[in-house]
Amino acid sequence: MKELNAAPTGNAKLVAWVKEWATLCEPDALYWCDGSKAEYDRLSEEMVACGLAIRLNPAKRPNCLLFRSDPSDVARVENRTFIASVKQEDAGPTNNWIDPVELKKTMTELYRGCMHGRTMYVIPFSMGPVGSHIAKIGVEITDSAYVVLNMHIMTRVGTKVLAALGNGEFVPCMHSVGKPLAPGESDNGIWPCAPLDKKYIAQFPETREIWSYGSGYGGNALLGKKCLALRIASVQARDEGWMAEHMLILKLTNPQGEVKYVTGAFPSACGKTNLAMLIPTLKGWKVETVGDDISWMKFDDEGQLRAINPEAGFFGVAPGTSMKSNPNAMLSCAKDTIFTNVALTEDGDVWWEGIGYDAPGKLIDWKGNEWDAKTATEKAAHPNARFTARAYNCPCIADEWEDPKGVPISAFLFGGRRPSTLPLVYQSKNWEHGVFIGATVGSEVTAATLDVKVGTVRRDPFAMLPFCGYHMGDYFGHWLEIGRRGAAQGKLPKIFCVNWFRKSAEGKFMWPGFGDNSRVLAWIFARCSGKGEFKDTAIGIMPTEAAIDRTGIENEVSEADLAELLKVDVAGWKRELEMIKEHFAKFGDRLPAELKKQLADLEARLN
Ligand code: SAT
Ligand code: MN
Repeated sequence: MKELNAAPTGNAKLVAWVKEWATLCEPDALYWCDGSKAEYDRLSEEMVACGLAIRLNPAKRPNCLLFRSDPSDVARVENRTFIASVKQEDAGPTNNWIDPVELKKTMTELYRGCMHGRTMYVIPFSMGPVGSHIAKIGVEITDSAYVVLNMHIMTRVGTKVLAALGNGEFVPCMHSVGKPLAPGESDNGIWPCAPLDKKYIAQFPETREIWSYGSGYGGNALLGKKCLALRIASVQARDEGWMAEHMLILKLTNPQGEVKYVTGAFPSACGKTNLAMLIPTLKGWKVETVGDDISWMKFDDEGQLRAINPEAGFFGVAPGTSMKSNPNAMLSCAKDTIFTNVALTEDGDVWWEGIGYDAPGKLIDWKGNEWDAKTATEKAAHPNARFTARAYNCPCIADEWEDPKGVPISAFLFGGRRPSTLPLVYQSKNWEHGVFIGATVGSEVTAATLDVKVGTVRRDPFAMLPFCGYHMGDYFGHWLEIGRRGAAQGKLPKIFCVNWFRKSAEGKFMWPGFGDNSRVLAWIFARCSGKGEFKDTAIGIMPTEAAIDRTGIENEVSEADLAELLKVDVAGWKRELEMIKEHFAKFGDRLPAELKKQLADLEARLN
């Protein structure tokens, strides 16, 4: 094994850990990443030279690369993701579990010699601003330069992280694409990965370790994101009294110049990135982004909950993103971006379904085949095609997005895609009721699968279903515990449920959404200052009709529509109660008593 540079750290544990893995994986070379621009440029060139990346036209997309993955490696693999806790019951009913000793044995054999013909990269990274007391340091070992390039954008990487680490603790993250090369063999421009039954995305919560094998895509391979910042961090947060949540972070400024920060959890396909970068239609309001996916929150000395965005970039879904749906996301990926599985235009730009204009001529699709809109039978971009863009290129990024202290949080939002029953917005009656709301969020299923029928609500508690590193019932308990701590200190964010997706009896969306969601945010803002007209109802605190500003959308949303959007649908809620009972039953005796009580209280209020 050729050592391309000397270990730039005196952290004996880290050096020994790297040596141990190098001995097992037998790479051709070992390289410690420094996080520099020169390093990013060099690896980009190497990827282009070996045919795994295409450099886009610099006149159209400066400093941008396009990668095409293997068609079998296009998304997170939830059925190959494991919480390998010592006891199975600690992983809970919502996670896959394998005994950690057994899993390590299996994976060790997969890792043996798995880096033949490749370079082992060591990536020291910080989740959160380097040196922030809320941030955490991880080190990822990988044999994928694509992962190194993405980690450069999504996290803070390199020498400055090692300086902050010193001899301290780091979360060890092991990754291989699982495709050793024979002597003289190269990838030949084909995305390396292992077959599905050899892929493992493993979290070991007790020892805070991550082992990933066989996939090079997104959250399977960029281990700082879902694996560390949610699955492992949720366990650390429980043990250390803080919160690691799958939440965006917004900065709201009202016309008087007052500022509040809110976080929000939404299941996938609810427009979370669009909400994070929303352009308000309400006059005088400003919305800025602190984060679009993950929020780490801790109480400060004054008892105020403060949040940081542990990430430094956006790993956003490209299809559907347009200058109409999300101009700020479009501008974020105008340069310095990695695109994966989008289509390529003849003039070296990118295109995807829902980009807002027709394909400009013939394309090369995400599989590398010629594609013509007139004759195409398949999509040009994969539905989970992504852009990896730098947060500092986002036009609406808040100035304080890297503040190491974090931003003070006034409210939590929860919401799913609910065509019926759930109103446009309501506020929880108290913290426990808010936890009940978070524990029951979900989206209605729109396409039937083998085990679910259309109209069923797929519950995704706190949008954490695939990301909670321990028993979901205990996680609800942790939220309740945070509430007790916050109450003792006198300060707690308010909790709201929003639903942008109500449909009329005719099946039409009743609320315009996007920038008009600022009208709902304005009421939430007011409630956080103890203002905002409201009525107390069986399901929670709701705005009066006059409290939602319809100026400019009176034609789209009539007074009657708004009344419908803000009505308590008692019959619908009674059906909802039955579904919630089924959902809660899954957590057995680990469902906190407070949540059973919330359910009973809601039932009593509806009767
Ligand atoms: O691939 S990621 O996990 O980063 C994104 C997602 O699937 O939510
Ligand atoms: Mn996410």
